[in-house]
Amino acid sequence: MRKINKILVANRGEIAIRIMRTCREMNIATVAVFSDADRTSMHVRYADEAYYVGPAPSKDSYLKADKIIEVALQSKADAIHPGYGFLSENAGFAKLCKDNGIIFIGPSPEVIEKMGDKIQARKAMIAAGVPVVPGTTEAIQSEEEAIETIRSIGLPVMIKASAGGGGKGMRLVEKEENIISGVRAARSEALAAFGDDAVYIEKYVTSPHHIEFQILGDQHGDAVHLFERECSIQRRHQKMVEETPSVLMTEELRFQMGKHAVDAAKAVNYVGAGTIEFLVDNDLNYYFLEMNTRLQVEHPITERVTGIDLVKKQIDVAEGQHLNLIQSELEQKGHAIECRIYAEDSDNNFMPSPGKIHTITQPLGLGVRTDGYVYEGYEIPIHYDPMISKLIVWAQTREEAIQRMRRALYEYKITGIRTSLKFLERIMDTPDFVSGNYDTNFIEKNRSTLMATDDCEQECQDMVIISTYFDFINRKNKVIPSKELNPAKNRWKKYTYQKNFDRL
Ligand code: MV4
Repeated sequence: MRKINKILVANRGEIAIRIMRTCREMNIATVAVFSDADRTSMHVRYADEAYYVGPAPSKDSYLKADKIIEVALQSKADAIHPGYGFLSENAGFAKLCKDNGIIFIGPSPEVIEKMGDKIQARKAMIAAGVPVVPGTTEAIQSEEEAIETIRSIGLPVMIKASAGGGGKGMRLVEKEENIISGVRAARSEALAAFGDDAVYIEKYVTSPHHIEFQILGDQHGDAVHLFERECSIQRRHQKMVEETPSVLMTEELRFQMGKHAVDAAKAVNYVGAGTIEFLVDNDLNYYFLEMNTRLQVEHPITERVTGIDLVKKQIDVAEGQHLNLIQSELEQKGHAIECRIYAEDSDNNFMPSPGKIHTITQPLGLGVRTDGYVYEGYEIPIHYDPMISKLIVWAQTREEAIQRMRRALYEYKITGIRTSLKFLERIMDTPDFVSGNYDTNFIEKNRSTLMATDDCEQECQDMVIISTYFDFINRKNKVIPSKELNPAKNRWKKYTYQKNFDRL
């Protein structure tokens, strides 16, 4: 047991603020790190202290492991929370924390490394009795071996990079004559992206659902699952909408998959919050796909239906506390949906749309949560993820949750940049979404209706832009320029802020 009194959050944007909010509730002091592009970012203002770590490109700042460790030591942080992305699934960084006496809020370097290697992960899951997609358990050694193996598995297959994940270094092969070119393409993509050309082969699952289970493990060998999240609404491996419970799920299937998710966690002595991703086919066969050893973007829907603060649990178990959760006592109450709001132009091939936020009106009211970080006058940097906010709604039933999401999307107004808000409204209006009859082909299948922008919608949008622009002009003299909001008089710029942090 080691009490955590101060946490360095090695991230930016909405997730950095999300983590610091829980820290504040736990009387834990927070340390922010920021790049040149983030001097005026909200996470810097929210934190008790903030330190500059380098130029705008991630590789020169948020990925600088040595620099971040140096700041943690200097600020006397007990622990580092990596958030998602950046250093969150970097085994070397987790090890570096450990070697410097800093608690890494996440699983051990060994587990991160093992699960990052998809061939090793498959082997570990087979050993734990968790169903995996039929395929190879070793890296493919030659093109001849690939042909032979694929003949025995049967086409179509997926050729996947062992160092990959999330869709990178992946090739679908449907015809025998495309095997060799598929292997070569997957290998060269993997080598370029990960410096490792090991590939393996899986049977292709047609029109699958992407359903993941949230798991939590502690240092005493205990692990539970917090049910599923249906994440099939994706575009180019970018999730757009997630919901829980999944419409596809039966009590029996949930019980079986949940049990396998816990088996997976226990097999690797998992500590912290993690996700077991499954592919589920239309006959409800399910297969382990990947394990994510981090807190995920979509974690709030699980928090909403279970009532559990996942970041608090991460911190508790990182200190060595018991999970204090009993599987049979956990329940999913009601229905939660998350929409991701991206700074991109959905009607123009999803082009990124960085720039200055002129006005923003966020939805509020019963059952609504927004996790974001942008404010009026803020300029979204081009260097990072285009996701600017997550809108999470809860209601007692799925139908009410969809209506509430429609209402919240209607209230959400952002001007100055293009966003995915209108596209999300159209998803909520799509019959296949409303009926729950959708899989990973949803966006492709409904492309024509999702893309259609009728004149009325355009006129309404123009109206909003015109009225909010006048409002902006009206108020802009009262708006304090952001550079004056962040002067040296801010307490963390002058000295290290110390408080009596008695843990609750
Ligand atoms: C698959 C698959 C079908 N069969 N593997 C995409 C991301 C990466 N994590 C794995 N992915 C897939 N692996 C087999 N054997 C289909 C996908 C896939 C997918 C998976 C989840 C959500 C959306 C997807 C979109 C296209 C392909």
